[in-house]
Amino acid sequence: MRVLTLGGDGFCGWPTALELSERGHDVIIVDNFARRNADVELEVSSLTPIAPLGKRLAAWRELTGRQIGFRRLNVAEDFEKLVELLVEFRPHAVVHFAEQRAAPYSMKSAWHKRYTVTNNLNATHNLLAAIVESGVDAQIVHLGTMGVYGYGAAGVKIPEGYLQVKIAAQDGTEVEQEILFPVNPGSVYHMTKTQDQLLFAFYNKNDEVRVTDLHQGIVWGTQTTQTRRDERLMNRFDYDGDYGTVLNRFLMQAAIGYPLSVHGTGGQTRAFINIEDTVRCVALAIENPPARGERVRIFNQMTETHRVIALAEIVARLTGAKIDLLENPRKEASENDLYVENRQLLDLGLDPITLEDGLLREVTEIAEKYAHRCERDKIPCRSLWTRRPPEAPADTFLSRLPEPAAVAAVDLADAVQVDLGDAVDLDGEPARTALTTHDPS
Ligand code: USQ
Repeated sequence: MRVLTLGGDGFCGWPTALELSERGHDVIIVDNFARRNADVELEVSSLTPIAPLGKRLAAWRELTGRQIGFRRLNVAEDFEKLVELLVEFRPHAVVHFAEQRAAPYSMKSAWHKRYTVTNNLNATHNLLAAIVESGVDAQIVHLGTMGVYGYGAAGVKIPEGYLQVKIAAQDGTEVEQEILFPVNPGSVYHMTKTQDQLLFAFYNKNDEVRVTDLHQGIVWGTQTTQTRRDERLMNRFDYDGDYGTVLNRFLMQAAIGYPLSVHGTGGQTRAFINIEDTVRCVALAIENPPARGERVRIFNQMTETHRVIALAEIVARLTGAKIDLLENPRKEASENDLYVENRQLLDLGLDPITLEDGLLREVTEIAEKYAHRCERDKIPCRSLWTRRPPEAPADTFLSRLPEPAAVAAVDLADAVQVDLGDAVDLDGEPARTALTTHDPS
C-alpha cells in the first residue's frame, strides 16, 4: 500500500513510518518540524540523541534498501500542496499524527491554547477537505486519545467510541440511538481531539471518507524493533515538564536520583500502551480498513490501566527511587477508576507488551544510558491549568525582579519591549514579549 504519514518525524510518527516501510508499504513522510521547533522554544531536547530527518532516512535506506520519501509542508496551512501531494502519490492510507500532542504545552498560555486549536483543527479539517477535493479514496488512520472520554465513567466500561442510548420520544415510546460516547476533555489539547471526532463524523456521513480513529492511552517506552537497529534511527524520549509523559518521566527521574514527581495523591488512573504496540496497532488499522460507507471506526488503543501512584511504586521498587507527592498543576480528579473496552485490536491480533515485560529494559537501555543528557531544571511541570487564587500570589515575572529598590528604579518610559521569540515562558503567560529596561549606554 502507499501510505502518507503526516507528522512522521515525531515520537509516534517516526517509528510508525519505519514499521510500515518494513512491512513493505511505500511510505512518504510529511512534516513541518513543529515538534523539533517546540524543543527550540522550550530550550530542551530529547533525552535520547535523535538524528536530523535526512540522516534518519539515509540510514534506513542504507540498512534496508528501502526508501521513505519526505515532503516538508504544514498540513494546517498548506492546503493546495496537500491536495497536489494526494493527487500525485494517490495513497491508499493517510496516517494523521500532525497535531500538537502535549496537554501541558496546550495550557501554558493563551498563545499556546490558540496555537493548539488552530493547528490541530485546521490540520484535521484540511486533510478531510483535501481527500474530498483530490478525489483520492484514501482511508484515514488518526491518532486520537483516550482523553476524549475523560477518565471516570462512573464504573462503566468505556466502549470503543459509541454508546447505545434510549431516549423518551414525544409519543411516550422509547427510541434507541447510537451516539458518540459523551466527551469530557481535560485540556485544550484533549478538547481538540474531541472536535476532531465531529469533523470525522461529518465527512464520513457526507462524503463517505473512511476513517479509523485510534483512541490511544499514554505511551511509554522509546524504541521499536526498527529504531533499535542503529543509533541514527533512535526515537525521541521526552522528559520535560511539558512534553514528558508520566511513566517515561518517572524512569528518567529514577535514573538521575530525582524524586518521582507524583501530582497530588497519584490516585489518577490512566490507560497505557507501549510504543511498540502503538506502531503495530496503526499497521493493523491500515491493513484492515473500513468499507466505504462504514461509520467511523473507533478503537481504544490501550493495553493496561494503572494509577499514577502505583506506577511510581513500581519504578521505586525497581530502582530505589524516592516518591514526591506534589501539588497538582492540573485541574483533574484526584482519584478515578477506569475500565476500558479494547477488544477490537486484540481481535485483529495485537499481543500486548506489558509494563512487567518491558519496564526494566527501558530503565537500563534508555533512562540510565542517557541520564547525563538530562537537564534537571527542565523537569518540573510549570504549566498551570488555572490561575492561582489572589491569596496565593503567583510566581510572576515582576515577583522575580531582584528587590523592591531595583523595581522602583525602573523608569517604565525607558522600558522597551523585546521579542523573546518562544524561548521564555513566564509562568504560563504568553511568552512572546517581556519588559526589559533600556540601557542608555
Ligand atoms: N502526572 C504526574 N506526574 C508527572 C506527569 C504527569 O503525576 O510528572 C500525572 C498527570 O497529572 C496526569 C497523568 O499523570 O494525571 C498523565 O499525564 P501525562 O502527561 O502522562 O499524560 P497526558 O497529559 O494525559 O497526555 C498524554 C499524551 C497525549 C495523549 C494522552 C493519552 O501527551 O498526547 O493523548 O497521554 S490519555 O492520557 O489517555 O488521554
